[in-house]
Amino acid sequence: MANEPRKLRYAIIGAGMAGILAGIKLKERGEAFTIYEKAAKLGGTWRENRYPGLTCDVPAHAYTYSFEPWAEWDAYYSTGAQIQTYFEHVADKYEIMPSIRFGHEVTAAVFDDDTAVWTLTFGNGETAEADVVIAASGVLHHPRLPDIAGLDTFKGPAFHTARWDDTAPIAGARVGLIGCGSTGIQIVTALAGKVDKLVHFQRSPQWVMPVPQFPYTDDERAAFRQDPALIDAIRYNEEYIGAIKRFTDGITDIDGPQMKMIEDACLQNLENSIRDPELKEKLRPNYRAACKRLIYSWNYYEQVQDPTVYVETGGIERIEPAGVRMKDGTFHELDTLVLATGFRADRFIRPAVVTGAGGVSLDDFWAVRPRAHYAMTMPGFPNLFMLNGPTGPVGNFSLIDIAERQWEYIDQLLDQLRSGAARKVEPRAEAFEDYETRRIAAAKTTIFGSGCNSWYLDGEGVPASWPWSYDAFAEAMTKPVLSEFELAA
Ligand code: NA7
Repeated sequence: MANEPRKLRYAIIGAGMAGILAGIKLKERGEAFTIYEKAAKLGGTWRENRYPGLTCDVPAHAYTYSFEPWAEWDAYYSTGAQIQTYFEHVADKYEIMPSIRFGHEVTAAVFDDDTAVWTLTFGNGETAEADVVIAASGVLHHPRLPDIAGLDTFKGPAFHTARWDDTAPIAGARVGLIGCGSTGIQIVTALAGKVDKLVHFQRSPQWVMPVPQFPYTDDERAAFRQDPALIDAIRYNEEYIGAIKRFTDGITDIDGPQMKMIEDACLQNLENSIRDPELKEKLRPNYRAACKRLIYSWNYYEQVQDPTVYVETGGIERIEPAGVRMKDGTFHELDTLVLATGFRADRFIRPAVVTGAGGVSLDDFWAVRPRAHYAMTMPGFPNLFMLNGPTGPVGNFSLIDIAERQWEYIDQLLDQLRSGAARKVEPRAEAFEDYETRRIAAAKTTIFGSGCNSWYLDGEGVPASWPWSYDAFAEAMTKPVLSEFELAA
């Protein structure tokens, strides 16, 4: 009944960074929650990706929860393996582990309009009820395999980077690598010099921003432990924060001075680093900087010049049992084929079948594109909240920071349910459509919409992102505008 404070039951989907965050925040409030995780381990992205060279392109001390800085990072940019260790440490420290049900993949979620209860069904046949569902199911977790003829005929190991095959021949072997996103580039940095030959199949060259990388010493880690202000000085370093703001200003003002600075820095990096003029031209990007995710790397240009690396820019004709045949007839004989071809970025909580009020289906609601009010809530899907849902800020900054800010916003909507002011909360359809219309119009003018192909684009070619500045996002997250919501008794 409305007006009576209620104790809610929360179901969190996914035990990655965002799901652990939601668990910690709910636990702090003494709330009853369960985290359902499809796998046998927490960590999300950092559990699934184990490829050589995996690092996060956000500095380590900025890629932690704001309330849980960590002194133990090995280097300024950390490895994926160490980030996984961080999340395991946090889940232990905040005693989240007992609340995680591993091996529980949500296959369906159905909302009952009369009772305002969500029923979740899991792959193992079990079901569970919840008053509130927090979808923290991640963004890039459905590997996209390339549509290349003959892929299944390759006789050696061929696998996607998020399904790394530890048994595949790599050291001293002939390795083919398809894809030049952040993943492919990082793999080049790790395999150069360790293989007999690495053929990097490059469809589009990359813009590469030079960044510093350095290890932290034992003394530095000891100092971080003693004085967390030293960590804050890195995390909130003016230069770093300023760079994020300049980056988002550049995204939205594509002919402005910030984007020019980014382009100039990357081009100078190319000029100064690549010695062979032919290779330099192969690596020269032919679209706007930051249109695809900008590569931050301290060693790609060095490693790609290793004699074991060959950058193949011709078109792939087909894959044959012994290797890759190019359109000009050239054949690359290979032992192992690595597919760094990215992810289906339009899936989110799917393939779970989600049914909202009155039988509305999420697939129908997302028929044109995945969309949500300020990337978190959807009309017709009461009491369902997404962390890092569709059209949120993407770019080279921390998704942890984004999730924390989104949580502040969501938590205030949850207060409406907890207090009994409402039994159901969802955005008003008109408020959402107005927001989405403005978002799409602005998104088309961002750098992501400047003419390249990337996972930032939705099926209609519109950037699926927050199209305004980082400051505007931070401001919007401080408080939901309650008049934009249906608060039903
Ligand atoms: P991305 O950034 O989606 O990159 C995928 C790469 O694969 C990209 O270079 C594509 O070329 C290439 N690709 C895809 N299909 C093909 C085919 N058929 N032939 C040749 N090349 C192909 O994925 P990542 O895993 O690198 O990174 C994803 C995000 O994870 C990253 O942005 C960070 O946020 C972390 P294209 O550019 O389309 O020409």
